[in-house]
Amino acid sequence: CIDCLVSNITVKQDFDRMRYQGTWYAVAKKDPVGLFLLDNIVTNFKVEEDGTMTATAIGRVIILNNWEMCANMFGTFEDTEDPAKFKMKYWGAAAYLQTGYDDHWIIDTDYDNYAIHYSCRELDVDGTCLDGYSFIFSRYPDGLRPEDQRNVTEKKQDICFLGKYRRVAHTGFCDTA
Ligand code: AZE
Repeated sequence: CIDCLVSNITVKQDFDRMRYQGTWYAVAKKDPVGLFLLDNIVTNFKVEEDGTMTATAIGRVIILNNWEMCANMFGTFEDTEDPAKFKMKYWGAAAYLQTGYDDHWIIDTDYDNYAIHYSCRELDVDGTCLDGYSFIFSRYPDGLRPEDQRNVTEKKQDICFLGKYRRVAHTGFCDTA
């Protein structure tokens, strides 16, 4: 995507939600405006018996100016005409966590190693993304395989977020449920 128009961003062809199931570790993220998951972000995707995709996510957050905790989050995904583009309804296990309704696009994945997620929350008047977030997921907590890094960098550029990512640490902070 040369012009950074959200409408020109391409997503994974023939996305297969069955193969996307299971655990994904966030290894990098581009933050949106406002409160967000900080680190130790692990998510688990599942396809329910009726075919609906759902997910759980956990991650460290700081809320109410200085309360550090692990946020237990849930998401359900509404299908759209594109199999790799969903609307995600999400909420926290506790009421003081965040609720929302975000786009959830799978830009690319090989299902076994890496995935690139994208969400634009607010379009600018020119059709570019004014406020969005993105996760780079890996099946392994220690990061991406070297052979996937070039492709992931290319995709970060395609969604116009190159240079805006931060590494996501996995320190074990949220490992005890
Ligand atoms: C995501 C993976 C799929 C399930 C969910 C995700 C997003 C979760 C948040 C959570 C924010 C929580 C905050 C709490 C104070 C995309 C990681 C639910 C955006 C800010």
